[in-house]
Amino acid sequence: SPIGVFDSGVGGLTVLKALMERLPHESALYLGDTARVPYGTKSGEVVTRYSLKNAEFLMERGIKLLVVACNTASAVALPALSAALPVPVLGVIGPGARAALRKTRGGGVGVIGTPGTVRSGAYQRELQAAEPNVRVKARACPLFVPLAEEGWTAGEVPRLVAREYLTDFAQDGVDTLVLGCTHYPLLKTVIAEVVGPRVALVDSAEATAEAVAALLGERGMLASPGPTPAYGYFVTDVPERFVEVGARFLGRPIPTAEQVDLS
Ligand code: DGN
Repeated sequence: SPIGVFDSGVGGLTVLKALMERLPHESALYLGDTARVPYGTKSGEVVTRYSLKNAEFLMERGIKLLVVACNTASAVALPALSAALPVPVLGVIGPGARAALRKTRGGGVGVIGTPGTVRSGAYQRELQAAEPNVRVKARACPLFVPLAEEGWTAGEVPRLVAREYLTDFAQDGVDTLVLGCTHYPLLKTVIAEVVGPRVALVDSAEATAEAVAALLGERGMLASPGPTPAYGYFVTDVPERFVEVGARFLGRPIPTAEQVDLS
């Protein structure tokens, strides 16, 4: 049976991409809640309600594990999802935080994400629970989301925005920076340029794919190599924009996406 992945929209396709690369034999169903995007600016209560709906939809299609690709949903809805679902549930925040702790040399970790993710304090909590001495500097970088979706990922405009958000990170002793939003891997080059070579970047998508592989392995739930994996895409608004923008996030074409009604 497939892995289920949901996100508020196209962004989670960076997580699906990492999963496809790390686990090439696994099939997956992806749900982008494009009718209700963005989650990043909404309250925890509303994001949790949407997340439970998304999970229910994927459960009905027989998923063996749920990956919450959206950082905002992972930050606020993971306990509710884990309690409600009979399959393992994995978010992006735990894996991202643990990867940052493995990378940091001086114990200064930066976190960037949506206002919802930063306000929830989820990365901060996760980091400090595992390593009480870690210093965390977090900042919301909401303008990165439309830049990534518009394909404005190189040149003067994203560079100026990144400078505005990030120049003081290196000055404040941050040596490791977590890309705590689905969209930020597309801006990796610009972000790396602005923070400089002494700051290591952590891609939550890659860290999550690694955690999924470990969990499936431990529980003997890995798909056996053989038939080509199948991927299915679902959206809650019309599929055109998802298919077009999503191809850039996924790094391969999305043949079709089916519109579904979760209300
Ligand atoms: N998917 C969201 C996240 O990772 O936090 C970003 C998009 C959004 O809902 N604003």
